[in-house]
Amino acid sequence: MGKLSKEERPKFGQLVNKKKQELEKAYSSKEDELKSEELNEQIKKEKLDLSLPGPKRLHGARHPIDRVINEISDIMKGIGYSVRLGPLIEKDRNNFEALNIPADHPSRDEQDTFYIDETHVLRTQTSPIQIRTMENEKPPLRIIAPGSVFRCDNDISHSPNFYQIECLMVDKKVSMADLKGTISYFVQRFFAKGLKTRFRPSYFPFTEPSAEVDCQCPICKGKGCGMCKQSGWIEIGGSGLVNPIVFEHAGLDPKKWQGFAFGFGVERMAIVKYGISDIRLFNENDIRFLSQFN
Ligand code: 2NM
Repeated sequence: MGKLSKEERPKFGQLVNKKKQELEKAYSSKEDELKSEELNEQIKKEKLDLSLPGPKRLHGARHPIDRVINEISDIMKGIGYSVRLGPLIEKDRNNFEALNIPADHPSRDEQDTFYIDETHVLRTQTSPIQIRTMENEKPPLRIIAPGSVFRCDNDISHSPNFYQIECLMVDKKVSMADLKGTISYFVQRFFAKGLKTRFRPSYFPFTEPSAEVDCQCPICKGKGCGMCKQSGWIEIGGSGLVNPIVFEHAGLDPKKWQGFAFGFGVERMAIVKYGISDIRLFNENDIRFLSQFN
């Protein structure tokens, strides 16, 4: 600039300014171009394909034990029964004496019963619910008592905690014929229509007479299979006419009232109905097992 003449200086200055503006413009447009390329690149990389399937989640379902309790309850509700529940910790009087299970009975041994203190146990059956109902409600009665029970057993085929469901009917003039008709109806509703039931004489302290209940194997319809060990029959529970001694303990006049009762193991009912291979599956909390009961 110093070497230029006075006249040339402003012109040259203008020229330099123009060039400077051009260069700045070129620089910023290149900068914009690079930035937008970078952004496009990033958008391409982070693009979501909404048509891809999402992460797969296995769903659980109502537990088969709970499901079987509901199925049995619904069938019995349909013929006039209602559900009664009771505490898991019971007076030993309700769990044993009132049911005519004497103090020297084998199931009273410490090894079979969890004692809470001298007079309380974890209930070993749901029958104390029936005792409470007979004491607190007026007959006629038609009740069903489902729930958790406890026995001090723990091996390959015995869990210390399992489920039972028991039915009690109290009325005037109740006979074995009523018991057999009710169980036969129940078996056909729960397993399959036409499935036969048979009764084998047995003994329980709380019923007289007593009978074991078998039904034709629902898996093979009585032909013989692995489930029924080729016999065609499956043992599903116990039953009988309420022992007059039990009525007396519960404050009912045995001359006036009769009744029948029966009980099933819920795990056994679920195993037979759904062909479950191993009792341990019920407590493993494996979602692959549970999700099959949707
Ligand atoms: C069973 C088998 C047979 C039963 C009896 C009673 C009561 F309280 F009425 F005496 N409740 N449940 C009974 C009878 C239960 O379960 C295998």
